Amino acid sequence: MQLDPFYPIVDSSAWVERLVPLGVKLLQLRIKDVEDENRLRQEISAAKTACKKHGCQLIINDYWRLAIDEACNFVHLGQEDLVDADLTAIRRAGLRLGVSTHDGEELETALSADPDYIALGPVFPTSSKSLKWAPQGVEKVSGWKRQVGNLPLVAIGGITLEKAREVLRSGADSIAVISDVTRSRDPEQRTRDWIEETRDGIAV
Ligand code: TZP
Ligand code: MG
Repeated sequence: MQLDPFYPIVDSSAWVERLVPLGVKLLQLRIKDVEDENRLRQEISAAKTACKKHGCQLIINDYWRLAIDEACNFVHLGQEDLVDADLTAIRRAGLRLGVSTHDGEELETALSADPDYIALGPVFPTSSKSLKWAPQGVEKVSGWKRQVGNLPLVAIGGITLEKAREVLRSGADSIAVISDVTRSRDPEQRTRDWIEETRDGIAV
């Protein structure tokens, strides 16, 4: 499986609707502050509709049960989610799976879930998520890629457009981005710039 090199992460369907018409081909819906299940369903459903319309692969973070119910086809889980997630049910429903990792032990756990991609972070300092791990640096991206071989590797954490080329050259297949897009002064333009910069697959 091949992942688009630009992988924005947003926290609402409103963001999805803003960004996918610009040509984003891979996007994660990562909602962390909503508990109401109906709201979550609506958000997932609206994101799915927008992504389908624009040919964008949608990945749902955390809510794998809702993702199955809403007939989505890709989920992203952290290590802590893997403990309770029913991987058999996820696979039976035909969903693909991405898994976060932060260190070697977590990589082992992630690989045992037979994921469709591995995410490694934080590559650089980030203020979008508080993490106990120090920034890993681009060297770690190269090392991780050697270990995962053909499995797609997603780099995440503090990655700006200016650093994208270096991160892809270090072995990442795709770059997941929150703040460089959503906290940009002009998110639409920043998105267009990312698409342009990563269009030719500068991974190698
Ligand atoms: N996981 C590891 S770093 C991170 C997540 C969700 C946050 C990435 O956000 P940003 O703003 O691109 O650094
Ligand atoms: Mg999670």
